[in-house]
Amino acid sequence: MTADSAARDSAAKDSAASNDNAAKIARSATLITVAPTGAELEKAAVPALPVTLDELVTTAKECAAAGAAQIHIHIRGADAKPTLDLGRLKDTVHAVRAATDLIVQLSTGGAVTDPYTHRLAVLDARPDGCSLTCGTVNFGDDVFMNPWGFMKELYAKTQEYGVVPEFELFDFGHIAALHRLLAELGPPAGGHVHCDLVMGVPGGMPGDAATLVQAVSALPAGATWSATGIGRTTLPVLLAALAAGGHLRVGMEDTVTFARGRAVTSNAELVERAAAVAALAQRPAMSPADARALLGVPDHRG
Ligand code: KMH
Ligand code: ZN
Repeated sequence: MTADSAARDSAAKDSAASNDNAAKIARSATLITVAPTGAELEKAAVPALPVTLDELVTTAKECAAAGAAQIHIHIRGADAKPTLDLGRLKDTVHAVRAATDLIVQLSTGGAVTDPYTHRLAVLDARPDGCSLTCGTVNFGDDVFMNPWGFMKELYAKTQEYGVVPEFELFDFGHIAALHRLLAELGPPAGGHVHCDLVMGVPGGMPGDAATLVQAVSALPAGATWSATGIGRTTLPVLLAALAAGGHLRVGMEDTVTFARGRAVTSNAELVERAAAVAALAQRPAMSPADARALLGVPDHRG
């Protein structure tokens, strides 16, 4: 055996060992991502929504204590409206990293009105991870635009910057586009494919157990996945995801109703509920350190 082939052999064994380790972590624990704010709700209508940096950091700390390992962030401006202002994004990444050990994932979806250039520039805030939606979808009365050329450019930038993408899948066509992206551009930063099924959006796939099982069966081999159900599909999707061995995303971006007739009072209570059900399912909430190992996210905290 030459030195080169011995080195390749050893790298392949390391990679196989780390895949085995990731698979073991994924089987024995549940990655909980909290999506606390989103871009659609108005603070005036939902006072518990975290919109300032202070509110976001407080929420992040509470959710980390309740069992979240990752936070999916949309930020707001001084007027509480959605923004992709780069300075604010950088401050946010810095502040959440300083206050918690959560994986900091920035949204590149933004609001339906955000231009592609601003959505690409989100990566310049150098987060740990980012969302990457794999296709256009009707989004209530709006359209959430993710044409192929934009997806490709965004994905190439995640690879260049070493930002770990989470592939957001709102519909079955998005799964086909994900296969195409991986085939054309290769594996993501971190080397592991992790997806998030976003279910129950009016215009996307429905949020029910049968659809979830079908979607999971179409994912790339070896991929891990989370699921979130919008609005009243939150609980059916949460229960189906745990039953099918998946991970969870919860938060006020996706639902502001805790139970019939009872509004969500904080993101932390959604994380607490998810962690309690995950513990019942014998796959308790995953630590941020294990989530980093699973997703291939380096720890950038100083
Ligand atoms: N606000 C939606 C238009 C993402 O964060 O990447 C897009 C969204 C997806 O929330
Ligand atoms: Zn989002």
